[in-house]
Amino acid sequence: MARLIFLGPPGSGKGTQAAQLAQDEQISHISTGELLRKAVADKTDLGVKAKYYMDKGELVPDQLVLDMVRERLHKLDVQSGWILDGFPRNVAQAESLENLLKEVAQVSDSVISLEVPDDLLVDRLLARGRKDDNEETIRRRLEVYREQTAPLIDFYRARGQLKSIDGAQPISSVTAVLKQVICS
Ligand code: B4P
Repeated sequence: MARLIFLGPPGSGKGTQAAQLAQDEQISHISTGELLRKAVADKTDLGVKAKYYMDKGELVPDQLVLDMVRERLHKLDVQSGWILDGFPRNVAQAESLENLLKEVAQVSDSVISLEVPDDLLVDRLLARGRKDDNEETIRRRLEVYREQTAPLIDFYRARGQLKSIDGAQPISSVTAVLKQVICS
């Protein structure tokens, strides 16, 4: 059973790799981005609030995201393992996650950091063309990543949990390396 956290800038392949690995390993894929996009599409209270931040490339406020993750981690299907994709995204969220995992009596095994140069990230996101994949929003999302999310690399390295992977290779090559790394 695996319990993994995927870290990486927008476009690094977190969602892509997490979906593949979760399917292959039959564990739950918990993507905060996807959960938020569903809330936006369903026009729930959370979705209406989240949309404002997502459209600008900003992080959705911590408490909203944390409540959503707490609800998800209390569901039964996560008992066989999970990948947290896109959460935590700042140090406050990482600290909250530590408390939440105590609450559900679970621990994370590893934190996978996907590393990709900026110019490749921008090309990939522009090619995908999601609503928040326009040049101005992408630039802001990358800034937010550097300012708020990248410090988590040191946070998890200091805890001995960090495993870095070169995410600039073709999708199937990254998946193959990822599988070797989580088994090692
Ligand atoms: P996310 O949904 O997490 O979006 P993302 O960071 O852009 O990455 P994603 O995982 O979707 O894409 P991937 O790199 O796999 O977040 C969206 C927004 O939600 C955030 O901006 C924020 O507002 C909000 N949010 C989410 N979580 C939050 C949190 N915890 N706290 C606060 N706010 C939060 O793929 C990108 C593209 O690259 C794809 O088209 C893919 O096919 C391609 N690609 C991937 N790997 C490739 C490879 N190896 N080679 C070539 N192309 C590749």
